[in-house]
Amino acid sequence: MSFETISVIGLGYIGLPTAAAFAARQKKVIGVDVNQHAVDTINQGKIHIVEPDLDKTVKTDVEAGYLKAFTTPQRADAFLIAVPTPFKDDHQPDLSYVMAAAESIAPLLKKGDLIILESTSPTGATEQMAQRLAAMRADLTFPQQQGENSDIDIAYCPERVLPGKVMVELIKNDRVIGGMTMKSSQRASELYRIFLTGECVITNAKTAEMCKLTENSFRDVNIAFANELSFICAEQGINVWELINLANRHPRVNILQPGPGVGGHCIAVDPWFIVAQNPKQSRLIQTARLVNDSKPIWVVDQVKKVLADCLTETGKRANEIKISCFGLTFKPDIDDLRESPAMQITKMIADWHTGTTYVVEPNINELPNVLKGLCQLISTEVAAANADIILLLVDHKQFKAIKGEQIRQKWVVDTKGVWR
Ligand code: SAJ
Repeated sequence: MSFETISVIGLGYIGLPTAAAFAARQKKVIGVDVNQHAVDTINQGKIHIVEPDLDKTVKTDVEAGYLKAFTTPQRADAFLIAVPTPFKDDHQPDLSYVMAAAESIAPLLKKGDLIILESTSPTGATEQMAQRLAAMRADLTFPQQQGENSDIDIAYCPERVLPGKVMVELIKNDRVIGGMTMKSSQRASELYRIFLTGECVITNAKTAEMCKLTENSFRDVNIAFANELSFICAEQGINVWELINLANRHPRVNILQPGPGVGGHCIAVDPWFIVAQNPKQSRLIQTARLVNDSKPIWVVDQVKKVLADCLTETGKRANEIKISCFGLTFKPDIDDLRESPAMQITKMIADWHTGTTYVVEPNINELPNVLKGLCQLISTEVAAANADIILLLVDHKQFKAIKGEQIRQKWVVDTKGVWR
């Protein structure tokens, strides 16, 4: 059966671009989100998140009548669940949004429907969701009960798009399709082929769940290695950026870059899902998380050392010293401040420093509430001219355009090696 109507539950950073991609292929798409503001914004042909090129696609889709948003689920032939899966205080995955989404569509299901879970999930989550659905709909059969002959097909297909490049990667990246049965995998592949130019690679649900966690954990471990090298090199008086460049000339070495820490809502979260389920076996993954999470405090210590030198050399008092923090976002050239180590560091400095703390962030117009009253948001030029100490936290293109020689300050902490 082909998919006349596709429903996407959760219209955030993944759900909305996915809904828009189906609608752009002239499929009738029903977007569902509990956030009334998001639903109203989308129905006006606008977007409530920042992602290059998404606004144009959503506008065209809504104007053409292919995309419509609702706060409650509607009937469809395929349901994609793309809601958040955060962790709780003890780093245990929180599946409550996934389960609530499943419960909300359960009454609407009919024979032949396909359900795909896209949210990053611990292994077994798809099976758990299927059990919940089966408990609510005894009149239908599910893959765990009837295998290939089930009324409902269910698959886990993780998203793997990079924020900032979502509209390109959504179409081009290969897709891992973990069906609970082969029929579920084949039908899920058929669904994604509506817009996908990359390949659909079929596996089972548990392997697909683990694959997503593995990809982000691999990146976290590699960044932790780079961050650990930055600690070692600081002790040894070696330039870590030069060192990594040199090592990466080896044909089988590819070290990522150190930075102020690991931010965003994926790489700093997903490895904990593996740790939660396999605490004894995941020593490296756990340590990598701790190494990356320790980086912001190390950066603040570096600033404290530099400030001490500055005071000794200039004879000034600490409250006369101006510190400029360059960058607040969690990575370059975006406006996303979620789980940003740069924000964490800036807040720690502003709380402790008795002098002025400036912030330069070309991608925002207003300071976030946590920094209001603590810092001043100023331009790159004013910060570069007036600061005593410069702290580079994000390698935005505007900062990379400044040549190292143009920095007149003697006291610079450069967490991204931009002005090395
Ligand atoms: N970072 C470094 N050094 C590096 C690379 C990144 O410190 O060499 C830092 C960044 O500054 C940032 C954090 O890591 O704070 C994460 O940034 P990122 O660009 O590595 O990743 P995200 O979180 O934007 O997106 C990741 C991607 N995963 C992988 O590349 C394996 C993306 O493909 C996933 O879809 C996304 O997580 C997700 O949603 O899971």
